[in-house]
Amino acid sequence: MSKTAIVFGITGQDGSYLTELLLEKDYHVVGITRRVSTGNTGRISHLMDSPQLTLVEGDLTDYSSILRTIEEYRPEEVYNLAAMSHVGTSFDQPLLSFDVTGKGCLNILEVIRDHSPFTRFYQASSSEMFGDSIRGDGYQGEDTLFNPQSPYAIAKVAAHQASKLYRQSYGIHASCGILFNHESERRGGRFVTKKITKYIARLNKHLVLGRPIEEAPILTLGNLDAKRDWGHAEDYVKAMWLIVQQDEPDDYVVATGEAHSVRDFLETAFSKIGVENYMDFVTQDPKYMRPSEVPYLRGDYSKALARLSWKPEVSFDKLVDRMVKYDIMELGELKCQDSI
Ligand code: NAP
Ligand code: F7E
Repeated sequence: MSKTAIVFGITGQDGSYLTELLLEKDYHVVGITRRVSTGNTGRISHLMDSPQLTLVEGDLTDYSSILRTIEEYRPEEVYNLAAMSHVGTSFDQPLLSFDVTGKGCLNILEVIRDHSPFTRFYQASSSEMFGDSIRGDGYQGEDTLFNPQSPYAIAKVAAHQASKLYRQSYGIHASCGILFNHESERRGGRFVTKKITKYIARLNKHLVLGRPIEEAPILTLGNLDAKRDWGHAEDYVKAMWLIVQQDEPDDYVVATGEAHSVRDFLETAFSKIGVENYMDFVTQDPKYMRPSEVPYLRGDYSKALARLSWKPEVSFDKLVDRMVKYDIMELGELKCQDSI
């Protein structure tokens, strides 16, 4: 008999890839969507006809809709991927961020504890929880101290610690994937990687159409020196599933083990359309700087490798290549440069 999994955050980047994976594995997937006045199901539109997919309206801040859905579907597995996931925005909306990203996780845990204790739970924890904390060898691992630097990260630490507490205190099969940055063709447009690759597509169009270089669009960013450990979301949802399949619940770092700066990302993305002097097209604006920054993230995924046999497949260069190529195609009508 096929298993049932509830996915909170199904309309997001990770939710869409995870749902593809679960459907391939013959799960019945129940996806929680928010009622919004404009569509939010674009990332899963290609899956909507699947008889194995059910969408239910609900919200992570609404305990009653979580309770009703879990009671009705009695899922073997619940994946909590829902969050107000933009770090910059969390400085402007700290209370909402905490209600959704922090307390929302507790809402699910409470329902599982009281009404569905056999259900396995996955929490989408984040490398942002480490903040500026780095191990002596230059990596962050499962035992690196958390030192959150944003309201988002504080909420994620609360959710992470709550998941751990419910595992230890009530025997719930609750696990956390401490995922480092992961991107994709489906990444939201306000994260720095997608902002860059969408811009590259516009610039490429400008250049291919032979328009004057002085009239080329400009890309406005914040801090270019921050380093991130960037992987591909398709790889990372495989780790989520593997984590939940383990006999014992536990927490795992999921990362590539490589750190690249925003400048590195820019250089690589511009190179895909044959532009070397990328700083001619980039400007910085303090409005994109954060009151507190996380300078350096690089994950040690050796536990995931040893216990889950998981490792990343998509390299940094391939990730950038795929995102640039996708955005150029999305913009339409153009032939790509040979290199992409
Ligand atoms: P995303 O694309 O921003 O997706 C977030 C999802 O949460 C969307 O489906 C969104 O729904 C939903 N959501 C937001 N508020 C909600 C609420 N109040 N009730 C129910 N659903 C709500 O994020 P992602 O990149 O896929 O990330 C998935 C999870 O992993 C998030 O928890 C994120 O914080 C965490 N994470 C991400 C990364 C990364 O690099 N991508 C790294 C570590 C951890 P709408 O579509 O309606 O907005
Ligand atoms: O910023 C810098 C910015 O917003 C990356 C989320 O998925 O990963 C993500 O959080 C870096 C930061 O991702 C701009 O200051 C410069 O140093 O793409 P981002 P993030 O903050 O690392 C973690 C692991 C999560 O859990 C989150 O949910 O890029 N940066 N200029 C900029 N960032 C943005 N967004 N926009 C800029 O113009």
